Amino acid sequence: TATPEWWRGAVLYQVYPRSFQDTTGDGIGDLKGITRRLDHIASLGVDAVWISPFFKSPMADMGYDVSDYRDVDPMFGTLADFDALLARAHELGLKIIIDQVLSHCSDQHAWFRESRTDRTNPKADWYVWADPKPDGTAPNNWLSIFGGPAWEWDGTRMQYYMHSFLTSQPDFNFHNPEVQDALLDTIRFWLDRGVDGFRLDACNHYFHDIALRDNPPAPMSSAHDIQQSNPYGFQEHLYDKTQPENVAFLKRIRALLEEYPGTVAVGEVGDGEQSPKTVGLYTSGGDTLHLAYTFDLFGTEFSGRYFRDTVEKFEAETADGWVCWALSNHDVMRHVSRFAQPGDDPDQIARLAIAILVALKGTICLYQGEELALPEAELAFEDLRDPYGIRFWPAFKGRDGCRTPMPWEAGEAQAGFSTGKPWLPIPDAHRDRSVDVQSTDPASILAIYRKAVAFRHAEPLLASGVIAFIDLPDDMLAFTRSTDEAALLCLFNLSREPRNTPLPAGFSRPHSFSSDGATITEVGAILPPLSALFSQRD
Ligand code: TEU
Repeated sequence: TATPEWWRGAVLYQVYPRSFQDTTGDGIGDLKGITRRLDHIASLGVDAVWISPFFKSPMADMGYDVSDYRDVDPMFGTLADFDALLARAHELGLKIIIDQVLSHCSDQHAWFRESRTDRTNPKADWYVWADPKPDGTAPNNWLSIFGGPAWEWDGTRMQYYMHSFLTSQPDFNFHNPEVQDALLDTIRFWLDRGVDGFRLDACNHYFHDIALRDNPPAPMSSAHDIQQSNPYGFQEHLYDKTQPENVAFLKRIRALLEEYPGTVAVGEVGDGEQSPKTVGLYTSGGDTLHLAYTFDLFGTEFSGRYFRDTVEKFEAETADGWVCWALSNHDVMRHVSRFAQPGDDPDQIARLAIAILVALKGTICLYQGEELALPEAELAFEDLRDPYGIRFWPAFKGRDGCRTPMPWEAGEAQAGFSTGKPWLPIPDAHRDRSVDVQSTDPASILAIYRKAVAFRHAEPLLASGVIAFIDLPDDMLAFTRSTDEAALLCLFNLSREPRNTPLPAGFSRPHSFSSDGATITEVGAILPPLSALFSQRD
């Protein structure tokens, strides 16, 4: 991973600091805890760790509401703890990517506090302020992703300010060059500390339509939409995000990163139907983002058709770009629970899902706990901490079910996560899947994850080879990954029944990473239910 393009095809691992490892007994994970558990991450063979926000924050959105971009929240430790984490990670050969939440900050940030005092202060234009309509209502019809209008009245300034997320997360006014400069300075601050890159939160939300035009009317999300398709509900955000000016700012970020060779910008892009296009636009040309993280595999459908359609949509738009795929993160129901049907063995779903993920072209990102096949935690309303879940319960139960603490040692109190009461409870079913239990079992999901990552690294074709799909019924998936010299066949049975299928010529031996029982005979491949078969061209 010494090359500047180490990120192409790399395997990332996302750490959610609140829930990784607590070292102080306050029930909340911290930076020292991450450092203590870096060996576990390294044992997976991943290339880099993306750490969700640990900056100073009132924690209204669990750290995605930053009140000081250049300091560590005392809950998580100190800057010295971060430096120690970074040094240890580098010793282990792991890169560190940190979250930068630049689209908005906390209403407690000194910049916003100044901005809201009056209309003439030096930061008066740093946020999106607007007068009411003549009847006193909000400037336009924009909606917050977390529900309700995107505008909040401020009684001191006697104006509305815009917030794409919580009312306590005011959006920056990126049309103001001073704002751009200030945020680029925070990026430089961390580059100077030695980080290897950034995950740019909601990076297509930076700019809003400066004319503040109404969005086209769209029905408010139904409970069904919220649960089935988009955890955030569906709205047509035409003018309050993904503005053309954004590309120029992403280029400024890239130019800054070019001063620090080998560093990388991973943009988080959620743009509904437009996602493939936006990802293409933001990652092409070699002078914008290096790659973009997409949620397009966060659906509930576990079929060959779903994976194929999704990948093909991105392939069509990203010829010169680069996608980062994930199946789970801190915002969505864990994929074992999303994909499993009643009666399924969750381990079988987890095994097949990781086999598919490591075979995809692009970069891939794992989310802490998926290497243990943790199911979504079932929480009571009283346990909830996510403001978004509290607001929409029970139609949408929020994002706490995927944010519960990591189970490390089955026999320890709180599964080794904390000596105190964890901020979210650890389900009993998770304890049985602890890292120590799975570490001693060569057939565990954890062991399979280690093999899967090793397989991807041993076959460079998987990172960047051409992907070509083979037509099969919807509940199967097949593609080849190839260069001029070599080809690898990747074949998956996503159905709950055994399947046989003829194979293209030249593939006669299953690769050892194939599922148990998946074989090749003279008539083709034989696949047990929910299984994967790989084969190198003879
Ligand atoms: O999520 C970003 C996000 O919610 C949007 O990209 C959204 O999904 C999309 O625009 C829907 O159309 C990030 C964090 O991952 C999340 O935890 C935070 O709550 C959120 O930003 C706000 O900072």
